[in-house]
Amino acid sequence: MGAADVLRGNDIGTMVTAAPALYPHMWSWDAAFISIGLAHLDVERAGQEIRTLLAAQWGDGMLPHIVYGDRGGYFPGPGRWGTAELSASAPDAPLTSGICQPPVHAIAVGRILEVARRGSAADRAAGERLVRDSWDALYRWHAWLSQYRDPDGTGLIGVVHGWESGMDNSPRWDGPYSAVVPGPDLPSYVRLDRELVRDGAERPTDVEYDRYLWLIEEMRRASYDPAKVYETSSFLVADVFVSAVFAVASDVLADLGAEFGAPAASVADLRAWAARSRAAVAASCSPSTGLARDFDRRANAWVDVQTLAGFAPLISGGLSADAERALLDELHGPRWAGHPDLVAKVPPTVSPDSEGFKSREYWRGPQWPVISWLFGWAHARHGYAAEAETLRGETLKLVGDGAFSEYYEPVTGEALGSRKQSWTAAVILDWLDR
Ligand code: 2M8
Repeated sequence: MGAADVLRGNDIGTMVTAAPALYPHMWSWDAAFISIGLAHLDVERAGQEIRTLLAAQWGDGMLPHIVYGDRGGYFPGPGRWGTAELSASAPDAPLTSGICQPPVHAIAVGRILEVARRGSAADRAAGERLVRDSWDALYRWHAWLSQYRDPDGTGLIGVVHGWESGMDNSPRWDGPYSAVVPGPDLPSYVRLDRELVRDGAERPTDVEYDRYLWLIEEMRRASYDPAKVYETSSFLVADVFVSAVFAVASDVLADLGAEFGAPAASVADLRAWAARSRAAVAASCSPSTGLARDFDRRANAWVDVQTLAGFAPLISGGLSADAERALLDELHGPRWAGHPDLVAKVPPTVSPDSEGFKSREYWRGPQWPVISWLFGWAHARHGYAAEAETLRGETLKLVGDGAFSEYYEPVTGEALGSRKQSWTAAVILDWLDR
């Protein structure tokens, strides 16, 4: 009931905001997870969430990372991005940001369909209508990622901003960000997030924010032309986690397409993209640690920083049986989710044994229920039911305080960041109703 109240309370009509105060708009990958939670309350409303996001799709196929509602309250807002003025592809309405986020959307539509098919005839019809209505747009979104973020066909999808990874200030990005040097002409700005999260240790630093804003300046100067952005951005990293999500979401979308009569050539594209990305994620694994690695395309070097993203092959599959087992054991073992200092056996974003571990700082250590859900979903898909069940039970323990926080301090279990975070409530609803 608490989780349902969070979603209903954050619902402003056509969108459930990512959080009531800190994120009062729609975020792309949040919306996908939120729609999964909504499916347990009202399948039609879940479909509407996906439709609202897809209505903001750019002409070239990109799904933007923020769709702005009509309230302000977030920086950077639409004025700072200037996408409608600068880009021929961006919609005039609704206003959006100019970057994207991990492509979890097909996973959400697949999950909504599963939930809908267990419901009434009307639910089932609503779920099937959603697949029919959204398939082409989702195909175009995947085609955009393949064309513009992997133009050389490597299988690894590039991100041009840490925000595109969803794991904004992960230590994975420290190396690539060190090469982002804000110019003296970076327009001034005032952060709003620090008004809302008073403890500075829980949010990115001002130095990080200058770099985030500088990358937006660079994109504005390229008029958000995706080929130009790929060429000119001072941040360009092939992201293993995004690539793994892309692979498995392409599989899901291909399966839905095959069932619902999508064009065979498009289904074949998706299967080919999935296979290529799955293989590339598997091939990125470090010979010494077994963890998958990002590749910094500007520095032309592997990023050898160990974070939760290194377990990306458990999302996309494609490892040998032995390597997969070893990676699974590592994730649930004493360096990660099974670390003896943790209150719940939920993977932290950085291992407490790593030098870069910061127990309160955003993507540098805390546990994120939504990420645990994604690993749990992937475990179940790949036949690791016991491990999926552990993630479910342990995360439920963590969120038992009812705060539905954005993230949690792993050693004390303290709720951090925003409260009433929609995607946290949404994944809990999905986990409670199986
Ligand atoms: C966080 O990102 C936004 C920028 O997009 C922010 O820090 O202001 C991230 O956790 C991101 O993954 C998430 O989608 C967003 C909204 O929950 O917040």
